[in-house]
Amino acid sequence: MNLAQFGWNPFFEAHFSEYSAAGFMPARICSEHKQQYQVYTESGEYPAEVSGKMLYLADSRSDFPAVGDWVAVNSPENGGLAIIHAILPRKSCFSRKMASGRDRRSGGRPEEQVLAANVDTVFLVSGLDREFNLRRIERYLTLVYNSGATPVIVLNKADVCDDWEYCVAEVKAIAFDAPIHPISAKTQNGLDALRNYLQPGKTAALLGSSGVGKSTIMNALLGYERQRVQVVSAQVGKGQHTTTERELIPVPTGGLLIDTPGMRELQLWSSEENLKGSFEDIETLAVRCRFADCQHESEPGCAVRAAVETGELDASRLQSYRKLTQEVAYLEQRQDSSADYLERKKWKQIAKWQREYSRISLKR
Ligand SMILES: Nc1nc2c(ncn2[C@@H]2O[C@H](COP(=O)(O)OP(=O)(O)OP(=O)(O)O)[C@@H](O)[C@H]2O)c(=O)[nH]1
Ligand SMILES: [Mg+2]
Ligand SMILES: [Zn+2]
Repeated sequence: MNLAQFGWNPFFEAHFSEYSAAGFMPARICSEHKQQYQVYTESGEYPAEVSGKMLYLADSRSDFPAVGDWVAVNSPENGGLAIIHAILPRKSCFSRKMASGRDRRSGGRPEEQVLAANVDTVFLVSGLDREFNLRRIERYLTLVYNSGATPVIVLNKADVCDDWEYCVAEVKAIAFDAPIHPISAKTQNGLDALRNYLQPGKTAALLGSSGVGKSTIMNALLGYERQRVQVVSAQVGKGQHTTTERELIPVPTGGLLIDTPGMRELQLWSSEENLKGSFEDIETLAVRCRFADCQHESEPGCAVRAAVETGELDASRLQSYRKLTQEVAYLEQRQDSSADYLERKKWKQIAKWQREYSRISLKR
């Protein structure tokens, strides 16, 4: 197997040198089930587990490998188990907040769960059926901008929508500059537009609510029935054959695709800290900028723009970084004001309660 086809590139190569010196080999996580992994390596696919040391040192779920991660493993002997010793820095990563009170590591705090790592393009899938919902698309978009991956909006089930042009126009108004592709996985119309993003070595992930047709799209792109699809008329809640696992799958025509389970609830991680984590390539370069607070716009001695010039960094990476910085600023401002609102509401409630309480005690 050729690692470049699995997305291996100079970024990971550079971070791997210390591990190759120690005799490890690179591997990419293609699936995970309760911390039992499956990895792709140059010499084939193997089951894998994290090393005892890694298990001991991990203090949150985000310290464990996720689907799409590049890791350093020992060479598995005769088809045996590969042991994962380290995770390479992530070029992009989606996470969601999990209220996992029972998890001993979190101590009841909401925890970050990495859903997929090192994704180049996110196909943000919505259905052009009754479920069509602009606000939901907006929330997913924010999640994607936060991840460091590039969003592509996919409006599926165009076959059942009479006025898809109208829907596309509505989405356009909220999409920043994300491309929008109306398709039908059922009739296979418009799929070539998605294949364009699946160049060799590129990773795309299907993201969106349950029932929008992510697994159907995956099957259509693969050309065989790989994923189980929900049975028709999934009335309320989850349909049968809803996807429960994430898996990284090579597409015959090039690229890799990750199907994800539909998310019920979107809880966004939007903090500057997270933003930095998603763009380690840019942050690494920025250390060499002349000014510490360089915005990589027109400042002299900007190492990030220099890297774009030499081709070391994709111009589109810098573009999504800029967009994300704006998005996060916007979102934080919005969260701040809603926190203010809740705080005011709480105090109003307390004041009211106190008035009533004093009335009651006066009566006594
Ligand atoms: N009419 C129409 N139906 C579609 C299309 N694509 C998918 N469906 C149907 O939508 C239902 C849900 O499809 P899935 O592919 O299982 O949806 P999913 O997004 O993978 O759902 P989860 O795995 O639960 O997240 C199935 O009954 C599909 O047959 C389409 O383009 N047109
Ligand atoms: Mg599915
Ligand atoms: Zn700069």
